[in-house]
Amino acid sequence: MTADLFDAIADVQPSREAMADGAVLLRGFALRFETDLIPALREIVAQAPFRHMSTPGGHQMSVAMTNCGNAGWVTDRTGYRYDGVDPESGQPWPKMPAVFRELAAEAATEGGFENFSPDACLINRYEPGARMSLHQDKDEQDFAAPIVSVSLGIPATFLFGGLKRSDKPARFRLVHGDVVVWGGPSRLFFHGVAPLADGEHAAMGRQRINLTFRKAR
Ligand code: MD3
Ligand code: FE
Repeated sequence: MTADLFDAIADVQPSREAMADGAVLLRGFALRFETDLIPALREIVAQAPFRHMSTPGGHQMSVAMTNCGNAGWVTDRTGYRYDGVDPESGQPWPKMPAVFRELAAEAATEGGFENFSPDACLINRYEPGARMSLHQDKDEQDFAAPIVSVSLGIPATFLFGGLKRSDKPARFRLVHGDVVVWGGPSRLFFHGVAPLADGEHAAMGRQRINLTFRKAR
């Protein structure tokens, strides 16, 4: 094979990169799911629209959220929890589409976690300026299961620290189609998203959407 042809193939193959112990970045992994993924996402949002939830401290989040699956992550003045019902509609969250489950399970396998079967998918929408401050994800029952995240739309700067809030975070740029599998030691690392810079994505418009697949129960 010529070097040129090899380079051409390398450019279109999803790559993998270690971000930390147990955290694997799969660049472009979601791209081959895109044609089914985006319409499925639109259907979910039609049934359970994005909303700005309140924190227990009484602030509104700049990120708008919705969920699909048997459990959805919610926050309000009473605290954080997983709930089977959308508090806005009183109805169960939309079913997790097959393309979501397949993408999450295949990515988890690629990251070294076989048989990942998420029961929750939190869907975050960032418009320019929206951010997520450093936090840990600790509301799930089983920290042995990884979290799989899928980035769509405008690029974001992801902040990835350590087990202590004071650990200086590393910065990673996540773009449309990137998938990260967070397991093992990195599962409880502090992380966040820097304020989203303005931009426009051909398929997604002026926003970033992040899907996070979790085993909540
Ligand atoms: C690292 N979302 O929803 S996804 C969140 O881009 C959240 O919307 C961010 O943090 C976003 O909780 C980051 C990546 C992510 C998700 C869960 C993690 C990274 C993680 C759990 C442990 C370590
Ligand atoms: Fe998180």
